[in-house]
Amino acid sequence: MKITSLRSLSLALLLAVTGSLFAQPANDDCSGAVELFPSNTCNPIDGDVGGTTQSVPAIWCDGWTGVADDDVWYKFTATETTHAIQLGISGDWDPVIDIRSGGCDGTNIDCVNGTYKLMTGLNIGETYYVRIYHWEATLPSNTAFTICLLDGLIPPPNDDCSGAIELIPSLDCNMVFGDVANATESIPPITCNGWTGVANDDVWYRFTATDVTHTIILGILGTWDPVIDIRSGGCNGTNIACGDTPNTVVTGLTIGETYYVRIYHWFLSQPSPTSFGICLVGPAPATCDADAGTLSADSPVCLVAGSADISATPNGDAVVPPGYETMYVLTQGMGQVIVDVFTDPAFTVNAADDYAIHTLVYDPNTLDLSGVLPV
Ligand SMILES: [Ca+2]
Ligand SMILES: [Ca+2]
Ligand SMILES: [Ca+2]
Ligand SMILES: [Ca+2]
Repeated sequence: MKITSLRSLSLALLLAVTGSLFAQPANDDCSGAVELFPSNTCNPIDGDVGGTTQSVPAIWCDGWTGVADDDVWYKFTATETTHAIQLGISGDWDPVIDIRSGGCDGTNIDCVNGTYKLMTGLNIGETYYVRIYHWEATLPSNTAFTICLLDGLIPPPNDDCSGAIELIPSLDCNMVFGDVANATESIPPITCNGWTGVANDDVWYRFTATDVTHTIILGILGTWDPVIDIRSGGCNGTNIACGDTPNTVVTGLTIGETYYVRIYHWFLSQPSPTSFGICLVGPAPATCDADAGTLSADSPVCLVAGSADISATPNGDAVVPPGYETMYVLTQGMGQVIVDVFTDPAFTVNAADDYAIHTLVYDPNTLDLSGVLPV
């Protein structure tokens, strides 16, 4: 009996030493679960399965049961009905994400054998537990990983017409990246070529016509079955044309008018992938917007016999459309009081002060200086 108790003692000592050598993480057991807080973008925190032991048996997940000999624990309180867990791993890490409810250890309610788990149907205010382990019986070669908790479904910025992204026409297809992930229906679907799909994932674009005809081209992959809904009359507006192929020619447009383009996947299910490209083919808009450009001050000057000549040199980046004219305006003091105008950026002043020379590019037919008051 004495020998038996001595053996137990030496085994316990060995375990204690072994535990300290592997620096067992505090979250090896559910009682030490590290709390995760949700954010819009992934704020990764460091984790490690090195030196851990199994807390509860492995779960059946995605058709397989791995080996939970290295499980570690996290927990979070749902602030939305949907959150996502995202892991950062390297090398041969083969993670299982085991989502549990009902307190420590609890009951498995969801899982994935992968690095990203979208969780839906959560109860706001309820605490959930997340167990992570490497599927294999061996440790991953790099036992470290990162984990973050993401906010719920974040819709794309152009989910609503008010967030429509502008398409700039060009003769080449200048693809803009788009995505319908987490988009929701803005307005009911249209009937296009005799079919009515499901607009549960519509996103919005707009463009100003530079021709009476434009072509909208989508770059799609996989299961994408796009509907292109062209609308006029402002946001949401009225359907004027449509296409159910990735390449749609729109005719009868008015140059200078703004049109809206709604894109959605014809089916109820999400397309895979949810991303796509879109471009608008047509003449590029004329670059005739007036631009005053910039000036560089010439050398500092001193008053000599009560006067000084100050000047600046245009940097050559002004845009003066046909019919427009340029003049230079001299202002004095912090209040920028206009004291002179001239056709060149050169003035004679007769008092020491801070002066600024401004460029004015203007259309002589529309220039209205009535807002400028004498002082
Ligand atoms: Ca464990
Ligand atoms: Ca394992
Ligand atoms: Ca939408
Ligand atoms: Ca759809």
